[in-house]
Amino acid sequence: MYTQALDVPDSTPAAPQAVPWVAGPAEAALQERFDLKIDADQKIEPQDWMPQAYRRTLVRQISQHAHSEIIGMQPEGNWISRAPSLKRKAILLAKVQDEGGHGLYLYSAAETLGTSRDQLLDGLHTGKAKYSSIFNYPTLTWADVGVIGWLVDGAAIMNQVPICRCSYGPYARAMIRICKEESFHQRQGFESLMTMMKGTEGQRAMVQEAVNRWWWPVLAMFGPPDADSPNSAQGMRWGIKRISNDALRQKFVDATVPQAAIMGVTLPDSELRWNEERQQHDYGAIDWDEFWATVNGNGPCNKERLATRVKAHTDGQWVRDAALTYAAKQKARALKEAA
Ligand code: FAQ
Repeated sequence: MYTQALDVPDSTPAAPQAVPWVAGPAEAALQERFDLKIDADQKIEPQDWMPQAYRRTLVRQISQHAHSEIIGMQPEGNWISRAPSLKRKAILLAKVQDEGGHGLYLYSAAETLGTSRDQLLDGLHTGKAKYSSIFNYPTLTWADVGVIGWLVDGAAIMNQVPICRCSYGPYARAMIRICKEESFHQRQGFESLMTMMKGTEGQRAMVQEAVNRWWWPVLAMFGPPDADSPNSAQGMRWGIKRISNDALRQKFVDATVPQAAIMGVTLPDSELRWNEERQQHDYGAIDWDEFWATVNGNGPCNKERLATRVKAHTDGQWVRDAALTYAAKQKARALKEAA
C-alpha cells in the first residue's frame, strides 16, 4: 500500500537551499559551513553549529510531533477494554504501545537540541504547545479504531516518510523506525475494516459511518493550504520539510481512493473525481474554520484529551520520584565502592 523504501528521494520540486544570513565574521563562517551542508544535503548533528531559528523550528516541530504521538494514544486506548476479541485486543495494545514509543524517540530527538523533557511536557500541559488536530475527534464505535489505522496512520506515513530525509540527523533517524511501525498500523487498520466489510450489513454501515466522520479531519491533518502555511518556505529551504502540505494531501487522496474502492466504502465527497488532465483526483473544499477551531483548543475533545494527559502525568509523579531516588542510591553506592 505504501512504500517500504523509506529513504528514496522523490520528485520534490526544488532541492533544499540554505537561507542567506549576515552576521559578524565568526558567525558568518559558521553560517557558511551550515549553508554548505544544507546545500549538499548532508545531515546536521547535535554537536554542529546551527542558526537559532533552525534549532527553534526543530524543537517546535519535533515536540509537537511527540505530543501528537502520546495524545494519539488516547482515542484508541479508549477501546482496549472493549475490543471485540482477544486477537484484536492484543493488536490494539501493541499499536497503542508503539505510539508511546514513538513519543519517546521523538522527545529524545528534541532533547538533543538542548530543551529538556520537562520543558517540552510543560508546553503541552499548559496548552502552549500544539499537537495534531486529528486526536481531538472522538472514537464512537469499534470501526473508528480501524479507520484511525487505515486513514490517520495512512496520512501520518504519507507526511512522515519524507521526514526520514530531514536535514537534522536525530529526527531523520527516529523517523525511519517510526515509519516502519506506522506502516504496520495502517495495514492492520485496513485489514480490520475489510473483515467488518465482509461481515453483516450492520458492520458495513458502521464502517461507512466512521469513514464519513473521519475523512475530512484526516485531510485537514496535513496542515493549512500552502498559501496559508507560514512555516513551509523556511522549513523546505532548510530541508526539514521536503514536500508541501498540499502536495502531500494530494498524494494521500490519490493513494486512498483505490483502497476505498477495494474496501467497498464511499468517501464522503461529491466532488471527488479523477482529473484526466492533472492525472490526479479533484476533491471538495476542506472546512478550515473547523480545523483552526480545533487547533486553537475548541475541537470536540480538546479539553478531555489535555485533562487526561495532565492527570496521567500527575498520577505518575511517584514513579518518577522513585526512579530518581533509586538512581541517586545506585550512584552513591558506586561512589562508596570506588572510594
Ligand atoms: N494540527 O506553517 P504550517 C500521528 C499548525 S503523528 C495542529 O503548515 P508546519 C501518529 C502548525 O504547527 C501526527 N496544528 O506548519 C499516530 C503551525 O503552528 P505553529 C503528527 C497544526 O510545521 C497515528 C500552523 O498550524 N505529525 O498521526 C496542524 O510547516 C495514529 C501553521 O502550519 C507530525 O507532527 C495540525 N494537523 O507544518 C499516533 C509530523 N497542521 O507551530 C496515534 C511532523 C499545522 O507555527 C495514532 N510535523 N498545524 O504555532 C509536520 O510535518 C509539520 O509540522 C506539519 C505542519 C505538516 C504538521
